[in-house]
Amino acid sequence: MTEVVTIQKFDDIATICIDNPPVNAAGHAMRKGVVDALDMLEADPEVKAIALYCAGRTFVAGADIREFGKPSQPPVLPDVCNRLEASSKPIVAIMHGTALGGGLELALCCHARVGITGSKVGLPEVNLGLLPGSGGTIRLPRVADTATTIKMITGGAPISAEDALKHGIIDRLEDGDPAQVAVTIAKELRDWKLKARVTRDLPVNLNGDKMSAARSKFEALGSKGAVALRALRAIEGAAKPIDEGLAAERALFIEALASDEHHGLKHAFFAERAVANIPEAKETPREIKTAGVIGGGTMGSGIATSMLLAGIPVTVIEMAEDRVAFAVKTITGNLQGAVKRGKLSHEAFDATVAKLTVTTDMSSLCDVDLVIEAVFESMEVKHEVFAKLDAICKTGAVLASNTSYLNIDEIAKAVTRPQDVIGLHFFSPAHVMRLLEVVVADKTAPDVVATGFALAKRLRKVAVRAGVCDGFIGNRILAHYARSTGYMMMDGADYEQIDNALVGFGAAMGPFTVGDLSGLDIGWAERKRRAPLRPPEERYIGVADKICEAGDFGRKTGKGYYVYWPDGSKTKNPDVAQFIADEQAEKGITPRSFTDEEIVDRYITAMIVECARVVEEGIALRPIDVDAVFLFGYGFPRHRGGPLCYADKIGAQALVDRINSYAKDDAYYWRVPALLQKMADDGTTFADLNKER
Ligand code: 3H9
Repeated sequence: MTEVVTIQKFDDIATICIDNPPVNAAGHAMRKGVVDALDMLEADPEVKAIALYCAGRTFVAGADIREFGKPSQPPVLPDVCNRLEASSKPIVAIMHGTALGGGLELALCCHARVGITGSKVGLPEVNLGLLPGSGGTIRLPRVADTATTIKMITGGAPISAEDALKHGIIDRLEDGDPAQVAVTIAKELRDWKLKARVTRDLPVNLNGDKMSAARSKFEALGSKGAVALRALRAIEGAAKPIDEGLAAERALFIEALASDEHHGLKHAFFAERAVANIPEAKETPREIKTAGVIGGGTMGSGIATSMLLAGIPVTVIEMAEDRVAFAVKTITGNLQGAVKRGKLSHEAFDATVAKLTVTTDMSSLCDVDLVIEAVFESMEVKHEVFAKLDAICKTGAVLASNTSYLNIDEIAKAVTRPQDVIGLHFFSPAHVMRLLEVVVADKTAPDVVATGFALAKRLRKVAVRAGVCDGFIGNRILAHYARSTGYMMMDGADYEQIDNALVGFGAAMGPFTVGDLSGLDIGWAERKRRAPLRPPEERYIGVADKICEAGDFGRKTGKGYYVYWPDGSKTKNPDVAQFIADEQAEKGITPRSFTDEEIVDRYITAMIVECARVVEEGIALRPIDVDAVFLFGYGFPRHRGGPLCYADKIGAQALVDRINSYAKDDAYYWRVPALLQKMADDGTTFADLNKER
């Protein structure tokens, strides 16, 4: 046995306990420990029945993802599963927390399964670009119906123990401590009060209609359906003799392990968690029992909704009574939407609304623990608000700004307590988007940073630590690469082609569609603000300004780059072609055509360039933090892992070569960042930097 697996005997029954924190992943020590434990218990003539359970917060969370890509050390998980199933003594799995992936596969090889109330079971491998590789696709359809099998394996979402019971995946629900339940249930297994079954011996009856409907659905999705389709092919193997089916599943699993999708999705999985590793991680966060939000516009209302959904009472400050009514309407509408999406129960709705106060009286913020300001983006206005907060708020209250790009050090000058000031940059819609940039100013106290991260956790958001600069991590990078789309459009690429090419790359929407959706007036105001700062060498494209000058701000006015029709369709705005033609004529540009590939390459390279600068300057702690920003705030395709994970795939030298070749058109825009040049010179990667920092 190993230090992570222990056995205990209680007369003629025994328990095997896995204790491999934090999530009991099936790493090598655990796998070996389980096999050793089984060998010992099988050899013990006294033992009649065995219960397998876990210590800590959860049952086995699956294979140890960190071991993927490294040489596998036997016994491999499929062999451990087969070994359990072949045990001459009946074994029951006691599952608490979450039994996921290889964890559920282990349980499916036990001869009975018990779920502790509140637990969940699932096969989430597709979320990592994989498929269950220890018999899950072959054994699940032997206990559950085809629809449930397809849904769990190709969808990846876990189901509750109650549902698992309904679908035959578990045999029993129990309350209590897993260690104690293990002893009682092992006795029941010994006495045949709980029936033991060998999953591989159960008949399988795949429903052909459901399988072919799923196949057609995933085939129609093209490359976006590839991971699910591979998982479905493995399920088809369940109809074969079991060892053939298991071998076919294994082959598909190994194929998936080598796929780009797995590489990107695994990186995204770790990115979500790695960002919590900050210098202030050990600080004790300040307690946030109540919060205030200044400004009840779309952003402020979204932030308030997010807090309310996390159970935090919120006071929203608005300027006038009609604005108060608007904020109340927006926030209750958001909460109703949350009910519809299953994020808030019908029963909890009224109690949640009751936690909302909207008022014009700013002094009502005197007792709140945190205030987030979400007012107009002007330093003057921010100074006014923060000076008032300084006079009103209690000592120790965190004073946050939701500014998208303004200097937090500068904002903090308006108060006598700059240590309490921080940037908490939410992304719209704030109650839906998962990213929260925690912007740390020079004087921000470490426990205030920790408070930002603790708040994000409560709001179920992914917090990323950012330094102060214009636009922080995300908007700064966006401001840079967004220009590449304007340049390509002016040089002859059709903007609808640009949108489509980037959707083909995996973006949820193309950049021009996004601009229309978020409102072209926002970028317009931003360009006007930056105009005095714009270097003369910087190429400027005036098309978006012309659209705005015509009074068209995108979707909200029904017209932007596209015209939005009442039936929900959209077509290109014919005015835009004229604006482009006029500007080309004025600047003497002869339009040329672009391939989709060139569009994607230029766009992504521009993005990577600014990402590298943000890392180089220490605005982001590590490359993986930049990846997290783009995965959780900007819809970067998850299966590509984020811009800097993708950059490693291209390689630093290839990127430098690309930039140098693009520089022939525009030597000011296309400059090689020092960090990237260094990486090209010494052959290192962003992944290496992630390990170093
Ligand atoms: C699989 O099973 C393949 C098989 O079919 C076939 C094999 C042959 N491995 O999320 P948390 C780490 S594929 C290694 O914050 P929570 C995580 O990185 C696997 N490490 O906790 C973090 O580390 P750190 C299928 C793992 O309570 C720490 O544990 N299974 C693994 O919020 C805490 O994680 C899955 O995809 C792992 N499997 O949520 C399940 N899982 O502290 C993936 C977690 O250093 N896991 N870590 O940053 C989860 O969904 C959640 O972790 C879970 C707990 C719900 C279990």
